[in-house]
Order: sequence, then C-alpha cells, then structure tokens
Amino acid sequence: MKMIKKSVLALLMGVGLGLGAASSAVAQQSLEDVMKARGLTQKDLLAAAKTYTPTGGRDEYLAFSSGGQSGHVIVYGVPSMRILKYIAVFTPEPWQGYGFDDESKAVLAQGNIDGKQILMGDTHHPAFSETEGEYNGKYLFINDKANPRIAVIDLHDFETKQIVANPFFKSAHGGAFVTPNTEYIMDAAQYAAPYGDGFVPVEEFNAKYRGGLTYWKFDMKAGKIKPEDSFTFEMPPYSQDLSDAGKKASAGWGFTNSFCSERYVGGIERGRPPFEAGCSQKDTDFLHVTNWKKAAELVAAGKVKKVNGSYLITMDQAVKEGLLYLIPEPKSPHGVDVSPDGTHIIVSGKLDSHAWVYSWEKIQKAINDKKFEGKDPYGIPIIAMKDALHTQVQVGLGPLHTQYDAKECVVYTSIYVDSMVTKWNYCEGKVLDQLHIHYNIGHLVAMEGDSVSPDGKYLVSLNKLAIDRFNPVGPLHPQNHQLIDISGDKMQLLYDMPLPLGEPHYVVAIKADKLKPVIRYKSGWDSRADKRSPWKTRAGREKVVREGNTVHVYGTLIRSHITPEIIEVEEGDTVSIHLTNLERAQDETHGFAMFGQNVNLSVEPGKTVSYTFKADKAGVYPYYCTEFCSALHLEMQGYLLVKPKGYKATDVVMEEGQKYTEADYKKQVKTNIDTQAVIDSVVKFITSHNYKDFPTVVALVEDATEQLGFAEEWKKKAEASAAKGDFQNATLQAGQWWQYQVKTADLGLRAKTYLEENGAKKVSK
Ligand code: K7E
Ligand code: CUA
Repeated sequence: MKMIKKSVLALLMGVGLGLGAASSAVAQQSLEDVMKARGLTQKDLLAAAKTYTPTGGRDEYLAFSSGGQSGHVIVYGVPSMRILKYIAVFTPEPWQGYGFDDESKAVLAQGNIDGKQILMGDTHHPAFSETEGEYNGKYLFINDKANPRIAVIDLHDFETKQIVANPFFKSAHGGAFVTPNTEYIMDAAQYAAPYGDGFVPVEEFNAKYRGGLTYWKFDMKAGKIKPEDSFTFEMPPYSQDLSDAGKKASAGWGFTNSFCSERYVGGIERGRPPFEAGCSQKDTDFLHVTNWKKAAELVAAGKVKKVNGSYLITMDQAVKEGLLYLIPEPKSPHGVDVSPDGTHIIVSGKLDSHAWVYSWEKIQKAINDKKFEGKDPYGIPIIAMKDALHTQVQVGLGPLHTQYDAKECVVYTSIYVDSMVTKWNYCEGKVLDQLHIHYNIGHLVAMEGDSVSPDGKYLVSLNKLAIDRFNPVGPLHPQNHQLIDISGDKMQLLYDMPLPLGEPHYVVAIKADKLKPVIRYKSGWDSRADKRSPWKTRAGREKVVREGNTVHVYGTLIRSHITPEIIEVEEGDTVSIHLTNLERAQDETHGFAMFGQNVNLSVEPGKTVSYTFKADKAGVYPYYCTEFCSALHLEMQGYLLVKPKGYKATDVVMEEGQKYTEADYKKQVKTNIDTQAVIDSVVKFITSHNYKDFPTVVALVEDATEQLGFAEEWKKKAEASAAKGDFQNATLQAGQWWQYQVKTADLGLRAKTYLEENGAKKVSK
C-alpha cells in the first residue's frame, strides 16, 4: 500500500519528463536509412503511406468480417486493417461475458436446436440493414451454415440481440442477404434434407429431401426478426448456394444459385463415386428466381399455410402462383451478385472460366411472355439460357464472387484457381486488369459494395491460405486478408493482414461515419433485452435478499470496489449475483470473475448483468474485477463464503491486520493535502485553457469532479472518526479519501495531456 502511494504520487508529480531522449534518436534516421535497413522499395513506401494511420487516427471504413468457425464477427478498420473488435454471436466469449451472464445466455438459448444447446457457429455472410438500398448503419445480420440460424447484431452497441433457428432446414449457406428496405433477410438451405425430425433413407432423396429459401421478416423499429411473419419457399434438393436480393429495377425479387442439381448422393463406402464426382456432371446448374413481393402478399392474404408454425410455400403453390423460376447457370456456380441498379446479375461457375451476366430485362420479359424451354422434374418452369443471358466473359480459372465498383459497369471477380482478381466491364464484356494475389481467394469486398451506390476505393481479398506469408505459428495457419487500392486504373496491392480466428468467408464494409455507437448505457440497462433491468441497483441501495433457497445479490461496481465485498450463503443455495456498473465515464468497464464458478462478466458503464449458479460446495470463493480499471484495480475484490449446512457462527471478532494510531492518521492526512495541491494545479491548468471546446476533456472533467465529490464525503467521515478519537477508522477513511483523490488526479492528468497534445489555447479569465 505504501509503495503504491509513493509511486502514484511520483507519477503525478513527474508527468512530462523523459520523452525528449527517445525521440531524438529516431530523428537522426532518415527515410533512406530506414528503407535501406528494412529493404523497402518506393512502391512499398507508397503502399505504407496509403495504409499507415498515425496514433489517434481513425479509419474511413469499418469492415465486418465473418469469423468462420469461431462463430463470431470480426470488426476492423480500412485502410489501416487494425482489428477493433470480435463480436460474439453464436459462440461463448468470456471477454464480453457472452454466454456467461444470464442475459446473453438467454440470447444463445434462442439458437438451441431441438432443445439442444449449440455452442458453435459457422458464420459466412454478414449483411447490413438497408434503407432504399443504402446501408443505414443500424443492424448487422449473419448466418450460421452448420446449424441454420441467423443472428441480429445491434450496431448501436455492437452486441448480438437475437438468434433465430430455421424451422425447416438442416444447413443454410445462402444468408444473410437483405432486401432493399430490409423487409426480409434471405437465407437459403445448402445440403438438402427432409423437413422435420424423422428418419428418411437417402434412397428417397428425390422425393423427400428438400432444399429451400427462407425470407425472414425483419422489423426495423423493434430491431427484431419476426419468425411468425417469415416464410419459406420449398425448393428441389439442388444444394442452393448463395443468394442476393434484387434492387431498384429488380426490387421485389430474389436470386439464389445452386450446385449439384444432378441430385447426386454419394456413398463411397457403398461403392459409389463420391459427391464431388456426381455433383459436377451436368454442364449447368440452376439459378432460382423468386418473387418475394408477391409471396408476401399471398402470406398477408392468408393464402399460405403454416407447417410447424411457419409459413411454407410449397413448390406446387409457387409454380401455380408464378413465384419461382429456374435459369441454367454455369457449372458448380458459387456466387450471385446483383448490380447496384438491379439490371444485371452476375454468376460465376467454379468449374467454368466464364462469368455469366444475366439481363433482368430479358428474364422479366421471358416471365411475362411465359416463354419457357421446359420444366424441371418438380414442375418448375425453366427460362432458356439464351432468353436470359446478356453476355459471358472469360475472367480466369475458378471464378467465385463479384463486387461492383463506383464506376459504372466495372466489377471485380475473385478467381480461386488462378489466385487473382479480375477487373472487368460487364456491360461491354471485356477484361480491364488482373492482379495476382496470394493463394486462393474466396470472397472479396469493395467499400459499400452491396449497396445501390458502391464507393469502390478499396478492395479486400479474403484468401484461404497463408503459406509463406507470415511467421509460422504451427500447422494451423491464419487467413490472409489483402488490401487492394482500386482507385486507379490498375489495382495496387497494399497490405497483408493475418486473421487468426476461424475462416472468414465474407466481409461487408461501411463508411465509418454512418455508425454512431453509444459510449454508455442508460443506468441499470439490460443490454441484451434492451430495457431497464429488473435487477438495476443504485449506489447505496446494494442489498442481499433471500427467497427460499435463492439468494439475490443486488450489487454495484465502481472504481475500485465491488459492493458487496463479502457475500454469505449456505451450501445448496442458488446464488444470483446482479451487478450494475455505476460509472458514467467512457471506457470504465468492470469485469467479474470468481474462483471455480466458470464465470466472467463484462459490465460496461451503466450495464446490469446477472450470474446465477448453485453454491453446491461449502468453501471460500474469492472474486475480483477482471478489467484493469484504475490504480487500485487489484484491490477490487471480495469473498463469497459458502457456509456448510447448519453452520453456527461463533463469536469470533475480526482481527485487524494492521492497527493505526493518531500518528498514522496525521501522516495520511498530510499525503492527502499534498495530493490535493497536485489536483489544484491540474485544475488550474485545465480551467486556464479553452477545455470546453474539447468534448473528451469535458467528459473527463465531469468524471473527475464526481470522483472528487466522493473524496469529500470520505474526508468528512475521516474527520468525524478522528474527532471521536477512533484513529483506526479515521486512518482507513482517510485512505479511502486519498483513493478518490488519486482517481481525480489520474483523470485530471489525462485531460491535461489531451489539452497539451491537441493545441488547447490559454484563455484570460
Ligand atoms: Cu464463397 Cu460461404 Cu460465400 Cu466461403 S462462401 S468463400
Ligand atoms: Cu474494476 Cu478492475
């Protein structure tokens, strides 16, 4: 304790020293010296200058990447490629307390499959909510391919709020893709399976296994998917793959491609050739075209039946009502992308070197004229390729996904086998540029690339392999996201970023200034349900309430203590700890971990979270704050005492570890007076500058003023104890008074430094 006091004071007094020496050593090096020492070319320097973001700098775009098998979403800045956050979605993540506190456990439980808890997710395609085809910065959706689910992430706090499980499918890859006003979120099945739980032999594949496409209804106001208003198209067992919603010219329609329209079922162990052989025999597969607008009208008119509580449009009904059409598309396609104006649709086949450009005008004409070349085995009309195609362009071996540029008709297609990006013009059907990148690109993303007005500027290629790119870290490699400058005629590779968390499939990038996340919650907020928590606790109202065998602890967190610091329960009790973070200050998150109870909570300013568990074994369980929140963070601790059944308290008196005298009290008071002098000098500096012009400083000053108020309260308590001659308590209370002074000084110094670094001006009083 003494040591800490001394060093903090030294820190308070000595600020501003010792920076000069380090910076002069760097200044002696010239740019040429560094280039030579590190073997950098002019081109490298140019690339560096385009991505380097000086300290305190911000990015123009934020990219939201799928986290693949981690079940998370990864957020990073473009062009700096600095990772800012992992958002826990389908998988527990202790830093965020996700899957540990009761509130987030309830969100995860929404994703249970047949009552079974699923603690993994294979996230593929994130999508932003849109208004008239523009990203509106409100919500992000992402699918889970392994267990067909969609999650809703609220971008006002970057937290997962809802998970819905598909009522029919047993996998889903073709989500999440939104309609232009986020009326619906598209989610297509991948591996055909019987609807429902029962066993169906694979011999009945054609008759009983089904693919499908769900249109999840989204309520933008409530920020929730409404499963009861959502509907699903029953589809043939064709392994539906990716989807994209029509926009502008094609608004009201959806496009979903497929592979394995051969309906081949493998079975190596039965002597059959594997899936990969039988699923790539035909020269073409099918693009599925769905009319969701008309389908929604039928649903609203009560003309669609519910199966297991969910609207299901059967293939018969879809054909009869003209809701579903097929168009041949290149072999084993992987990716369908609608142009910003909705007039063209680009599909690439992995086993074809061409990208196929369809014309919406032609498709529409064929549908209106009822001009079909035939029907598939399920009676779905097929539009002839020649009646739908605008052009085919040779783009390279293994084309996958396409992104649209801000420049008209210009697109970028990922070429898997050739490991390159092809820039081409889909209106004129000619290749413009090709850039070899690192191995095996999957998706690629341009800035605001899925909106009706893409920004272009940068492209990120999501590469599947990272061999020889980074320092080796064992057999499991990271993924490699490569940043490409697409502002000029020629693409320029700028940067490699390893991404070590699952295999990200797709990324969406939004202009950073469209996002306005909050910095604190309203006090006592249940962030997952987005309402005031019934367990909200105010300062001074902390309490422990027993209800039968359940003990509710209404606790609070503030720098640097957890209230209560001692919790006593009996063996066999159910303990429910509810913690409210009383802080209003930015970034003052407190954590909560406890020995042997499998818990970490993250309690951001204003938040209330709960943790319920059974105290099944008598013992002593220390708990503490897991965020280094202040100088006395290590002291932010407490004990859960689980007493054996029938334990009788004896008259043991608390034995003080240290006894204090009047001299100790006076010494502490002297320290406090010295500290106050430091605070006063900092206050003088701040108030003699135009600090009110700096919102960051204003917030720090508010926080500091509050801390100083607490110091005053403890000063009074200490003085009262001293007046009574109780120097034991007086010294301890004076110590607490000093703690609040240190917090005040810490904040004051941060404010002072900020003013110095940001050119604050002196004001005359
Ligand atoms: Cu190509 Cu799931 Cu969109 Cu992987 S997906 S790459
Ligand atoms: Cu709160 Cu550490």
